[in-house]
Amino acid sequence: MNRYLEKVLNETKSKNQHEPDFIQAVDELLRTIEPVVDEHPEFENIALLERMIEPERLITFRVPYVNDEGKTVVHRGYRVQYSSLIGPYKGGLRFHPSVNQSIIKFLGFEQIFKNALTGLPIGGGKGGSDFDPKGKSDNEIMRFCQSFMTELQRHIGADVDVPAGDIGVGAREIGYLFGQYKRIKDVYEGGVLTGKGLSYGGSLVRTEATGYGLIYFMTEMLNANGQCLKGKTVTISGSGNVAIYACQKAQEFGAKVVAMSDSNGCVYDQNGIDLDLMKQIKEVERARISEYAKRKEGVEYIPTKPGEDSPIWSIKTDIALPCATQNEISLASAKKLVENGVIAVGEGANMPCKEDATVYLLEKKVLVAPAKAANAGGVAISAVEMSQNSMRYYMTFEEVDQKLKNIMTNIFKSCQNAAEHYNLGNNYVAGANIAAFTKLAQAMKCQGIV
Ligand code: NDP
Ligand code: 2IT
Repeated sequence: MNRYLEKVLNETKSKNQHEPDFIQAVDELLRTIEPVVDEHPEFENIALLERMIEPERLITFRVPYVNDEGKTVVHRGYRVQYSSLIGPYKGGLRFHPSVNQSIIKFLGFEQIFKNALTGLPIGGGKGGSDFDPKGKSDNEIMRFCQSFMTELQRHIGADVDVPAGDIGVGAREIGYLFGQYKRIKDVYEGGVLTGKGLSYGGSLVRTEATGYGLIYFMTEMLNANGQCLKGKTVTISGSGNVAIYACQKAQEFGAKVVAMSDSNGCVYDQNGIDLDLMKQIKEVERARISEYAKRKEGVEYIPTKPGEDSPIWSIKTDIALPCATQNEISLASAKKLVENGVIAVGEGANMPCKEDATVYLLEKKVLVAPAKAANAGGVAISAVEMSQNSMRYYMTFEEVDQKLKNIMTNIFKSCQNAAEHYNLGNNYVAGANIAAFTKLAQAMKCQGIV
């Protein structure tokens, strides 16, 4: 590794020893941008990498709320305002018991590069809380969101920082957050949050955008390598927002989705997932995926063993789409996928493959669609929602969907061109990092030492 890169990586490790996910995200990026850094010895003198890695600001705050039993519960809230280099801080909020500073920082760091790839004027940020929405009543969710926003409101704004959803934060939560923001600020600032409901400023296609975008990117990648999606078998981990709409578009494009999962287990449906039933169980009833196997004949339910990867990666498939969470594919799971003949992996989740799993998949000539590029459709349509709010205007479903297709095609081309330029073949993981980094480095050089 180039000496400057090695120095920065070592410093990052020693300064952030208790943040393994964050170190992993930085390590992955630094390892792939070496050819660009080699060409620019001037980066070291202006501490370009150090400034990209250190967040502009990290906020943590107390979030107390009263649960239905009348007990007061205290959670920790976070917002990392990572980079405002090319636009207002932009990125989702995650409510999940595993949320900590390491996870928020890894997500915020990745978001800077993802947002740069969209070609739209958005910086990078991320936030959330260790609150677990599972099993909570609507009223508890509302009180928690109101308490969270009571603090967050002083840090955000349509031209400052624009949060959206992520794990555990969907349309219901964004509605409660927006209501509380408006009440405190006494202003109708539509563009302060994205992923809003369609009745009060949301954009058509935002709900579907991440999943659809993943399939648009996958289609481009397969076509560029003499393959297509039609007739392929697909497995999709997760059964939340990203997974459901990836399934919908994959089915529309003629693929057969045979398995989906949640954190407790997976369902294997060799006749193809019945998406209406899945949506009923997951979006309407907010129930466990095991219900799917109870309600449909011939479906196998395989529980996840504690401490192990989901059993979904042992199912034979042509294409695997991890759409649940970080590090869900270990080296062992990557080996099982390869043994079973996988040709492509598309990352709907953020950092779903462990580093050694990605290296192994690439070595075995599996096509990997990296998260920063492949799941950028969500935040891209968030940016399109922001522009509609600024214009006080709504675009049609077809207009937004066409924009999403164009954006995903352009992102794929950027990854492909960067990989080709540095003789990296079809290593789109490196291509995505290089394309995003090159753009950000140029902007950073122009703006002086800030
Ligand atoms: P949802 O909350 O809608 O769904 C999350 C799904 O992943 C659920 O099925 C959940 O299962 C599963 N899951 C979550 N955490 C874990 C875990 N620790 N172990 C196993 N399974 C888990 O979230 P999204 O669909 O919005 O997000 C999924 C992924 O996509 C995340 O990595 C997110 O960062 C990423 N992403 C999301 C975007 C968006 O627009 N929403 C945009 C780009 C990326 P269970 O119900 O059992 O917890
Ligand atoms: O990881 C992501 O890109 C998101 N959760 C979406 C962020 C956004 O601002 O729409």
